[in-house]
Amino acid sequence: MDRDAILAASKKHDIVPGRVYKYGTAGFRMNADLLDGVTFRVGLLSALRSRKLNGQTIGVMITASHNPAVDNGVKIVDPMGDMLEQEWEVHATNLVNAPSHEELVDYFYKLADSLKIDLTSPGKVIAGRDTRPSGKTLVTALADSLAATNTAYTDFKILTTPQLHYLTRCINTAGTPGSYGEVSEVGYYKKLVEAFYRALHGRRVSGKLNVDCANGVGGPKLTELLKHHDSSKTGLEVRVANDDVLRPEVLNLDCGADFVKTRQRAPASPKPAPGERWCSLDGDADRLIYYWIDPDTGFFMLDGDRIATLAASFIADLIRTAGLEGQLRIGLIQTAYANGSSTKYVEQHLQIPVVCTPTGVKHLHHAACSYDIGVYFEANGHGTVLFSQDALQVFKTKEPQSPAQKDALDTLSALGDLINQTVGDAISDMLMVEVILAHKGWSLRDWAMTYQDLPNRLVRVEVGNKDLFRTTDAERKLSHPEHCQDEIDKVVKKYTNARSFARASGTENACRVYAEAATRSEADELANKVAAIVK
Ligand code: NG1
Ligand code: ZN
Repeated sequence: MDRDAILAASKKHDIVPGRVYKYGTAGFRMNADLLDGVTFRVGLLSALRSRKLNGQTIGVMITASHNPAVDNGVKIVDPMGDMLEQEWEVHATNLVNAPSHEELVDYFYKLADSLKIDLTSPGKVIAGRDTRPSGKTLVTALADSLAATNTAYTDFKILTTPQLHYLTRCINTAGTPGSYGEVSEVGYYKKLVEAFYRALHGRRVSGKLNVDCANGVGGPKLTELLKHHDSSKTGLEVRVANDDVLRPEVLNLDCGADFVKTRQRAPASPKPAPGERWCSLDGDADRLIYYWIDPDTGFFMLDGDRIATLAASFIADLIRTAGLEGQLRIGLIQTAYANGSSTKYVEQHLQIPVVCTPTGVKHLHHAACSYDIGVYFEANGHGTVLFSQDALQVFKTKEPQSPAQKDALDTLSALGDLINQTVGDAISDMLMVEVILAHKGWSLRDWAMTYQDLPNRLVRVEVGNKDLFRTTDAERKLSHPEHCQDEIDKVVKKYTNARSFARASGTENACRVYAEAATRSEADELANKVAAIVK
């Protein structure tokens, strides 16, 4: 590796001075104009990361998910398709904040030295990006840093975030017993569609599914997947809506999973007709929200909590039928934003343990790994179901004692292939939901009847310095500022079935207050009172 080459390349990709950059839950994310130097430096870190991990391939995804079209972001994917290890987030932050090109290169070598990285060994990085036009230039910055560090590099061009995670894992497991799949986009579609057929096990999906793709990368990719799907075999008919990726300004505009979840209403266009089945993906296709317009009661949403409870109840039933109860441990992971009714339903009705972690899927993913079957979803629709190697092995090798057991084992095994094991994947999760509804013979209304959400309110509070707000107990309590939590407790006590908490956002310069209570007006009132305490 040549110091001068790295320095010369860096000089083509300035960092915008006077800002502090932080590798957060979504990597670096901001206005795309600020990201050229940041992306170059993330390239340097991925070059180090690959060499630290014996030349395994590292993924770099360029996306700003549900953010407006003018934003972009860059994040690193570890070899098995999970998010960058937390300790390295600090290295990423330090590298990106180096005040000059010289200091950057100094820090790069210092880091390599302290982490005992052999810079003469080979490194490999792959990249993907969403449909944002700025992604194209940012990929150039990434390519430049990989060339300057002699790192092998493949650009997979436009992908959904979960596809890049899939490819990263496929490359690193190719030719091993844990091989995750064919290293190509087509391999991804074939794996999902084949697993979808197997998981349905002869059942048929009823009713057309309308998919709002947020005018993002999910649109063309879903269309691609459908080319590999024979609807005469499954009954699934999909209408792909909001798939205009040629006009960048419409990305995530009044549509998509984030819009539907936060505004609690259907996309402005196309307007869902009463009774139609709908779901929405977000801008990089890792979040999923279902909904329909009830002819009598109006809009009804099935969010991440609902998807989690649906998956947990179905899989727990299959485990029982397969005669594996007691042998495999199943758990459900949520954050404090999960509706209290969903937690109660899972613990009391499904009798499945619930764990609460801080916000951000990396925390949920990590907690889910300690179960044989770990179901995790954020309320916003981002999540997946993880199966341990033991569980996958048992599904394949257990000798069924009855046709019902065989059906359950085959279905479980197929779910292991259908559900993306690396990260939450809206397209994979959507096929999972369709499988479950087909098995249960349920409409969206049947699904919605399982429990009733507590009315809730989420408010964003502008504060002077959000860093003063520190939490404990998986973000459900404030430890600082002192006495703040006492005041919140006092207010909450005045309401029945109520819960409220405040925390600093990890992605915006503000605090968030969440409140739920027995009635709509009480939830609103409580949220406002807690917001006043925090302000
Ligand atoms: P912050 O801004 O830390 O609340 C938001 C979402 C998270 C997660 C992250 C990362 C809420 C309340 N928070 O985090 O669930 O998706 O963005 O993208 O939805
Ligand atoms: Zn996303």
